[in-house]
Amino acid sequence: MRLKSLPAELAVFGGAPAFPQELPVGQLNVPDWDVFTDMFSDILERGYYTNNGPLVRQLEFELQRILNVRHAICVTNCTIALMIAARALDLRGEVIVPAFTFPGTVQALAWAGAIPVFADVDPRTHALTSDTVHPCLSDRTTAVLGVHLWGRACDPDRLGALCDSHGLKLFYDAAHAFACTHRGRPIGSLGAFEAFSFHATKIVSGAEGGCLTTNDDELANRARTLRNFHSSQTFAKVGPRINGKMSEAQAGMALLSLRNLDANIAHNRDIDAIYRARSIDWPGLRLYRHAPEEQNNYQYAVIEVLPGCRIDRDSLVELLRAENVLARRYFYPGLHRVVPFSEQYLHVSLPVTDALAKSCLQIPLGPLVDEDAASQISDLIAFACAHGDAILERMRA
Ligand code: T4K
Repeated sequence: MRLKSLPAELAVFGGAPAFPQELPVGQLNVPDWDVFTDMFSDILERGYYTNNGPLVRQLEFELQRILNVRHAICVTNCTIALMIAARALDLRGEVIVPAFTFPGTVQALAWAGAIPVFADVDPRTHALTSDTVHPCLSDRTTAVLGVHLWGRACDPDRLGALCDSHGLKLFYDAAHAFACTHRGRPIGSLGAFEAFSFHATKIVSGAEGGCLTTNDDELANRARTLRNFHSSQTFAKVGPRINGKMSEAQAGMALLSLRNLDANIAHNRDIDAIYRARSIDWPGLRLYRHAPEEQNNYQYAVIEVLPGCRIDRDSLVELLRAENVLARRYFYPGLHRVVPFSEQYLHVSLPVTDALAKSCLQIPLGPLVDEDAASQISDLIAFACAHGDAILERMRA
């Protein structure tokens, strides 16, 4: 791409897009065609497609090893994993949760019959902390559901201590945190349960898929029982069950994805390093910083548009998308502003959540973004920052 030198050359004003092909956010890793067809011919030959099949069992075994946890229970997706976790924990009353998260986190709680209570998040980590949770405690609180946002552990030591001292259950949405660490140990056993996502946009992909992890044998038995609508291998005394089974096709994809995990993370790390180095040319923008002492999967590149930046967040997203860089407002709006939760939260103030929801965007990172593309995206962002005033004037006109 020739560097754009005038605002008029931007695609948003009719210029040619910088990229001929769309670059979505999300990982979207695919296995090699040959190994994929081998895996799928085996499934077809066996003629066993779902319900705790051999690939699901193999995947659970692999996940237990990688995450260093006693039980990995594969399910259809992370949202169902969270619903099952809430039921297995027998949650009633209020559960404290962030509003700065993907809707699935909170929808799952509501489906399981718990009442979500939104706590604000920390402006540096974007996640719950014991300090933001504490003011939301009431005599109806029974649990806290933290989110390891952007792969960073959600204050587990202090949040764990707070929950212990108030007799609360603590579990985590770990959809972003596969192969990430806390104090050098894999995230996966920090709460009573942790729920991972193997959606196509995640670092481990089953196209769709998810799993629950726990070190508690009784909870694992309950979760396995809840996963299946009728008694099969496990028989815990639980309430209404669900069909949350993972198919062999999903498990096969996820197993192939695990084979490429290290290479995919290494690629992400290289692209993240390019964005990080080039972000000195982005005045008014801040690239989210992962915990330097921990491992991350670099699944997301998240930018905050700071006050005083010459371009606002929504205009930057619009400008990039016109260039086929499918940047995304993420997460927008905070869930306290979304039906059905907004009805109770009309007058509740979550100032950090609101500020992040207005200022954050994600830019593409994954196999479709090579080093050259990362440099070009960086140039576009630098150009938008430098010429923000002229761009906004022209956009308004
Ligand atoms: N907790 C957290 C913190 C999460 O971020 C998520 C999900 C969950 C829980 C729930 O996990 P799951 O129940 O899904 O396992 C997508 C994904 O569905 C979702 O997994 C993910 N996080 C979320 C961040 O992204 P959508 O529905 O808003 O995305 P979608 O399908 O519009 O795709 C995003 C972009 O990727 C688009 O530009 C299109 C592109 N794309 C997508 C798919 C699926 C492709 O190019 N190919 C594809 O196959 O939620």
